[in-house]
Amino acid sequence: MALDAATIAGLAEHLERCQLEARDTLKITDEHPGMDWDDAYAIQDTILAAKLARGAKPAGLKCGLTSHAKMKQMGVTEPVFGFLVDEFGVPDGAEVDTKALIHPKVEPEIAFVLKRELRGPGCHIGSVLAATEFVLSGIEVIDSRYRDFKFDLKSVIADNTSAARFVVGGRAMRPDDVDLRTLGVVMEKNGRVVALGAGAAVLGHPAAAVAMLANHLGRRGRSIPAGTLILSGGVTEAVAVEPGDHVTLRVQDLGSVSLRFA
Ligand code: 0L1
Ligand code: MG
Repeated sequence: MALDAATIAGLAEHLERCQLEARDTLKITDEHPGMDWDDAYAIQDTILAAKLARGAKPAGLKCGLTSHAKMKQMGVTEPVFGFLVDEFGVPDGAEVDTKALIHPKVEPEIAFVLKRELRGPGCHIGSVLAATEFVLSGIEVIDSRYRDFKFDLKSVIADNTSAARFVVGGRAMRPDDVDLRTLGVVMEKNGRVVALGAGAAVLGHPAAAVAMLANHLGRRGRSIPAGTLILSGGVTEAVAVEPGDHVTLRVQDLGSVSLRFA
């Protein structure tokens, strides 16, 4: 770790305040260029601990930047991992208040729900599929706290990988009843198709993203508990939304989910 405990606590408080007040900031590595990967995840963990201490409930985990489209869009080369809490969850078809967000974008995602604990290192696509109860359609609303979505990987990890809102739904399917690589994904905004893809856009197979998450946590002595919901990452690049927009995601075999932005 390159940062001391007080600096980590201060940066966590700053980033969470930006999230809660829908206020942007410059990327934190501008002021802390020596910040390392452990510092970045420690800041994220401190934000989670603060939310849980105030009564938030864990709602799952997320993988981010897992498709080449997303990596290219953001100019980075590696996935990142974050957390979901109940305050981010939105019912299918519900309205998202954009006043509570800075510059939201939507991403089409394939979500996993585990029936068994996954513990890395050594997890692979096979272990993930064997541990998965079902998969679902999901839309993630990301909202980087960094001005104009300009960040580096360490800053975005500290900012809980831009997590803001999510919805999952559609038709839950057992992983062996669908081919997650060839699953077609169509996202519409206001009735017009704005993003198209297939599951394989996520690291060749969306379960590979979940395996990376399990291995990442395993290196930190943690596992993914049974019952955890995991967003495996945007299949396509993210699409900006504004008040009045209506977004529907249709995933082959998994049905659709939608959100309205007010
Ligand atoms: O879920 C995601 O892919 C977002 C990762 C963070 C980068 C971004 O804000 O696009
Ligand atoms: Mg995402």
